[in-house]
Amino acid sequence: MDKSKFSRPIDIGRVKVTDPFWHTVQETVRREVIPYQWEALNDRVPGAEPSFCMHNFRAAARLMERKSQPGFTEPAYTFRGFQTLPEDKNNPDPDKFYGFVFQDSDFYKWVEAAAYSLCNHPDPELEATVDGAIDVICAAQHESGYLDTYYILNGMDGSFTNLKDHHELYCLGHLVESAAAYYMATGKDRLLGAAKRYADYVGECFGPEEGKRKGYPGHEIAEMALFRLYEVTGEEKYLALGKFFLDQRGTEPNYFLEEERRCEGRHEPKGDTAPYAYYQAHKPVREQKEAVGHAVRAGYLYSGMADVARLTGDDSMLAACNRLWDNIVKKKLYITGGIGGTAVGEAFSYPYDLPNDTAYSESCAAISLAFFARRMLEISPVSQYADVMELAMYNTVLSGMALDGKSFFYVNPLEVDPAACKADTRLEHVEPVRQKWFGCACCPPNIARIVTSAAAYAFTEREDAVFTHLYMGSEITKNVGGAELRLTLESSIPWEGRAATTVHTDTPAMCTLAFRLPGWCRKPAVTGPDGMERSEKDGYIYFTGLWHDGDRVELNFPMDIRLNSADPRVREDLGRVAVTRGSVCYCLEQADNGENLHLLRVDPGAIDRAIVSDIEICGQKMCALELDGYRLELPDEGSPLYADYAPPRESPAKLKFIPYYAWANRGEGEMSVWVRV
Ligand code: FUB
Ligand code: ZN
Repeated sequence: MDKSKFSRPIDIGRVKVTDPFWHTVQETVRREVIPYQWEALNDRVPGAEPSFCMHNFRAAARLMERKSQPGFTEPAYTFRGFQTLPEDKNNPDPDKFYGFVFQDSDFYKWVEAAAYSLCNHPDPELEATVDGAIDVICAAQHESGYLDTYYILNGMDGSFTNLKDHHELYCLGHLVESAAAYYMATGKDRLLGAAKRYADYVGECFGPEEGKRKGYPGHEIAEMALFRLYEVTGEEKYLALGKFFLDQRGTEPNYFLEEERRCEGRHEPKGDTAPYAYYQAHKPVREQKEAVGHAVRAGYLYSGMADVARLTGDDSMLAACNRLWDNIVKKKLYITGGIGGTAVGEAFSYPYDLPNDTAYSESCAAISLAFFARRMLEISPVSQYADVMELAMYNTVLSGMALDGKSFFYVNPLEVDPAACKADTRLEHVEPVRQKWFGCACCPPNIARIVTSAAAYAFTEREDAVFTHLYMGSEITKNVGGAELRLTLESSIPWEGRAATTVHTDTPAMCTLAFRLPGWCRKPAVTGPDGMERSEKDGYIYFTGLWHDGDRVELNFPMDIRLNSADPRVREDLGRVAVTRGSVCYCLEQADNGENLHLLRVDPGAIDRAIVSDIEICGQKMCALELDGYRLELPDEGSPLYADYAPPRESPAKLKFIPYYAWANRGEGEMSVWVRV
């Protein structure tokens, strides 16, 4: 591994996103989503499913306070299952835990999003709300450092007895991520202190030393979070703990199997049975070749693996990451950048099984793929990683949220017929309209945290280099050898393919600016300042030299309308095309094309006549695509179900496509990404 090639995500405090596209989304999250989610976490959104998230922290804080009183006895562990709901949801017992076992994590994700937002938008009111909530979280922390309200309230003697399903280490991971983000944004370390105390407690309980548990998270994320904690604090013990979890995973004897045998009655299996591919615990991580199991878990695991490969120079770990990456992108990736073909276990399906209507494609899973891609980019700037990251971010991540930020998708299908969703229990996971909130609300705050930190996916840096992976209009400051550079990136992507970076500096500075050549562009044209050394590698163009004030790199990426076909092994897509332009995947909606979208067919011979037009949805301007095609004429109602074959009767039709991320913003209706050709 060539460490000199490594880059790190840019500190978002040094980036001001000016991009018309991303700025709009970030403002929606800042103005609408963050305040709304705080209300949701406090069960104050009328008509939305209650969260009980802050309720649980308050209950745990009260319990911790009572501990100091004479006669206090810790509750003995009572198994309460994976989700606990009050008998009367309007009247929950203030001292009981409710919701999913991982409910705490929703608060941490919200803090993380708030922290990234504060980096660029100081907001004393929001900061005071976060600080007040952090006080509650710290008061809820057990004296040992342990911090998971499910066990604090239901009995600590049960803690760490069901690692497989009960998410205590997952909550640690999200706590650490939020604490690191809040510390970075505000310099305040109270939450970081709580995170370190919990991580330290976990380090006392788990590890290779005799007497310590040999387990690992049932839902990964603690691994990458511990690596972040190591990088924030410089304390090696966190690197060692995260690495222990990775090294231990899937080894024999299988920890989860042993755990199940030890703890009868306390388990409510959520995934499959041994050998636990659902949890990616079926074999040691370095031996894994196929992306399997729960897709979010997998994406978080692979992200942690990529982190440790970078941090420790572990070639065998990197080789495993590369194999898993290849397996995903060649066999298990939706054209919308989503992953997870099956609702059974919210999981990857078998190779090439990418159904459109029963798709799972969870918003969190697309986010986990972006995490993995960004980490692979940090190790080697290869444009393929950024192409996939871009696909996930511009399509499935954004489709998870309504344009007004007021409702969300958990599942992101590529084909929807609302009538079928209501009538067919095989589609019971698919919602044709976004929901205000979910009992299991993992996705909405996850979307908020990736959107608010989007710049850290667009740009990575080394001491003397800045990489532009996504063309997100921004102003970046960068100190190179004492010179303060200001880089302004203007971009019309994703609607037009033009971008330009201009350097502003008082002192000429020696450095490299690298730009991704997007995989979707067939004929990129890039010009840079005279006299600059120019090279091209792995889909990036590099300009190295002495940069002066006003130096400019211009990038022109002609954007064709593309008709994409899938590998014929993807049975569902045979004879169909998906329409893309640049990074955006487009879809048909009933609002523009009437009902029975399956009767429509694109004429590929007419692609030269396709039109890019403007459309406004929910007050947001975007591009639509108009293609020539045909509509199959239906026989009269009551005709025989089967008849002798005859050539289909079709009439010409104009097919109007809108960006996939913007579907379901104009009421309920059919939608389809893949269309007959
Ligand atoms: O288990 C925690 C989160 O809830 C997962 O990441 C999601 O897939 C949902 O199951
Ligand atoms: Zn989710």
